[in-house]
Amino acid sequence: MPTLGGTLDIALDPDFVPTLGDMFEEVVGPSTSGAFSAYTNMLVPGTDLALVPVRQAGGSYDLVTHYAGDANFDGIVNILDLTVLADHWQMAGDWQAGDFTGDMFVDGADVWVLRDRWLLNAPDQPQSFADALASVGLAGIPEPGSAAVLLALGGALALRRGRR
Ligand SMILES: [Ca+2]
Repeated sequence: MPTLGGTLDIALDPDFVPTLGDMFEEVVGPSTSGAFSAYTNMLVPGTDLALVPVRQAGGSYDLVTHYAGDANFDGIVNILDLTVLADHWQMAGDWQAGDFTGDMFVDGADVWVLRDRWLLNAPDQPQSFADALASVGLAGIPEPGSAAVLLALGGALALRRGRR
């Protein structure tokens, strides 16, 4: 029985745009053991959709199209999803734990995926994202990119110093 491991790299034909509910069965066949430790390219560029790997009992994987940030698969992105994420904050986890980027870890990158779709299909729940973050104890996490920018600046400075 083949043992799975490593990263499942999802490659979508650029001419094909999936729609909500699209399901691709057995992208990895049955009769395998183990599991992937990460996924890449789950988020479909230019859309609010994601291809979410779902492991079936026989060891196969399906890809199911859901909204990015919809941790509980109810078709809306709201406080329930943010609560799931907060409950697994800085912990290992899969989509249903709030990992929307595929690195199997729930952190700030996942928060910003969710924020970009905040209240998708939930117009009757007009809660600001900042208020929602505060309500789940995640107020004040840094905006996306700020840490990476600092690291890049530090790297550039170090490089310049090294060349002298
Ligand atoms: Ca949801």
